[in-house]
Amino acid sequence: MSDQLNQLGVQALMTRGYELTKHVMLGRVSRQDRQRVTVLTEEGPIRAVLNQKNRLSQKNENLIPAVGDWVEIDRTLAESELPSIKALLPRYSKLSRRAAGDAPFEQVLVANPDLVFVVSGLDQNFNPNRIQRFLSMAWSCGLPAVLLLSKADLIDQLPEKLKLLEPILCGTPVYPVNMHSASTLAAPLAHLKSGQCAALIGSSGVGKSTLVNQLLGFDQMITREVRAFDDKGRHTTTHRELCVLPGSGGLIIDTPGMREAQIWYDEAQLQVRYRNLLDLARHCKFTNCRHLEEPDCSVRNQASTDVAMDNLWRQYCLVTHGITDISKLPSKR
Ligand SMILES: Nc1nc2c(ncn2[C@@H]2O[C@H](COP(=O)(O)OP(=O)(O)O)[C@@H](O)[C@H]2O)c(=O)[nH]1
Ligand SMILES: [Mg+2]
Ligand SMILES: [Zn+2]
Repeated sequence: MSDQLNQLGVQALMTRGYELTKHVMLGRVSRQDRQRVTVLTEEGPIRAVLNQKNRLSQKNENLIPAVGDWVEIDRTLAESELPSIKALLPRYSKLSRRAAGDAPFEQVLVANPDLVFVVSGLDQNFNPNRIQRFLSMAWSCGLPAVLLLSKADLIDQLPEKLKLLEPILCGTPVYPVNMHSASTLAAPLAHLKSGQCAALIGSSGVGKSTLVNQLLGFDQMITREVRAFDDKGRHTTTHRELCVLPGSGGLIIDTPGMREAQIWYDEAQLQVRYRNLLDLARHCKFTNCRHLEEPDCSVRNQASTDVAMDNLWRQYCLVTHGITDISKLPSKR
């Protein structure tokens, strides 16, 4: 297997039974604009067009290649003289949001992420409720989150701000950083293992693209100065893009700023991430136990002595019961 495919994280596909063959060109989507995608392959980046099936299914987001997807490329040239996507491989994870339409539907933002970096500024952007919503967006898709608090170099009330976050983190690692300083980024980046992929989410202007450029060592993404009283509707980053970090640094996906986290609830992915909790839940007194105030709740009993379970329990309650205010959860037993 080639170094390039390894760097793109092909191991995750192979542990799920995918077999590489010589005749198939495999790649990972780094960018998608309308009918075209950029795919990173062993032979470098390739522009490809969607096939007929993808095009016909414009309404079904699950059939359109998203950034992070693994695809097989058909090298016989199409009319447009670009190779086309032959197959979209099954996703092993996804970060989605709830998109508003006639009926709410799933919009896949990033395919096959292993981790979500929630980015929030410590400057005037700082808002614990919004941070909690972004964290919930990751958890409800069954994904672990790491919180980066940018612009630590610009503020001086750090301990007070960290204290405000304590009740909402539910075990999430948190790092005050300066996106312009590599030394402050080493610790959070250690969460991203070689071949793994992290999605960046957060409001506009918090430093997501600056982070990507800093890690790449050159300016791949456009960044923009934020004027204090004029940050309405300006998104410097307008597309999602997967970037391969140098060395064995993993993959990172930049996304346009989101005004608000729209939460998509992914039952199947929750079953995987919260399996330990759900196993315990089978021993609760009531079969329909919500693990809130019910007596003889195995989940809460375990959580009272086990910090990891306590954190999982808080995350799980927030996303499954739609509790938006974490202080509404029953207190520790
Ligand atoms: N001082 C300082 N400025 C930052 C930091 N992170 C981002 N910036 C600046 O904030 C502005 C917006 O950053 P950008 O990466 O475009 O934000 P994005 O919208 O989240 O991608 C740019 O002018 C960056 O230089 C930081 O940690 N410290
Ligand atoms: Mg940006
Ligand atoms: Zn229970």
